[in-house]
Amino acid sequence: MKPAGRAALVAMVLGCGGGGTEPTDDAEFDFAFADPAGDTVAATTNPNQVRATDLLEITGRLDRQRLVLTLRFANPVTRWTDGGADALDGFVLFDSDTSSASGFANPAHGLGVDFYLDLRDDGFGKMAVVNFAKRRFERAEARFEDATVTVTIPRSFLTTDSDRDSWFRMAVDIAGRGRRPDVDASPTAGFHRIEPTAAP
Ligand SMILES: [Ca+2]
Ligand SMILES: [Ca+2]
Repeated sequence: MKPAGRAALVAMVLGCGGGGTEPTDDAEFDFAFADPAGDTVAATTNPNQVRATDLLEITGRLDRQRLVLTLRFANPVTRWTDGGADALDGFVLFDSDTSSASGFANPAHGLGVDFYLDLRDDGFGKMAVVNFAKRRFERAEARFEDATVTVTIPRSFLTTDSDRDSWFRMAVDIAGRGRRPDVDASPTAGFHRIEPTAAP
């Protein structure tokens, strides 16, 4: 569970009439989650049944300004807008308030998804971060480099009106072009925890 002090801190900020979307703490930390190699499943409905690139690792860093997320694959990845059959497609799901009761339910990962990153690039170095509750999106910078994709998401894109702390639940679903079926999920079941490593 989260520290009890968190609710008080959020209440204090809201009580000040903030109304903005800045995070409420200065936590800075790195995180890393490995994914098994060779665990992609057959992409039977994709063109030519091309398997999606195999996700190997999710690493990142959270600080007050941004969440930097790097997905590392077994092979070089190509952009969705490049049009290849093996182009990167899929989603990164964020449960910002760590509550399955808010956002849209994702039973496979046990998440109530408040925001998601669409891994389809826009052809101009950006990917959309969608705010499910408010039905709107912002564009985050996405850099493709050999077998990695690094996305820089401002923290303000991932905060809700009631939750602006450094605790997130996250899951990644990689698909081949065409999105279905998902062919590599991390974790395979459940979710990753992005949270401060040091005790408060
Ligand atoms: Ca994998
Ligand atoms: Ca939620």
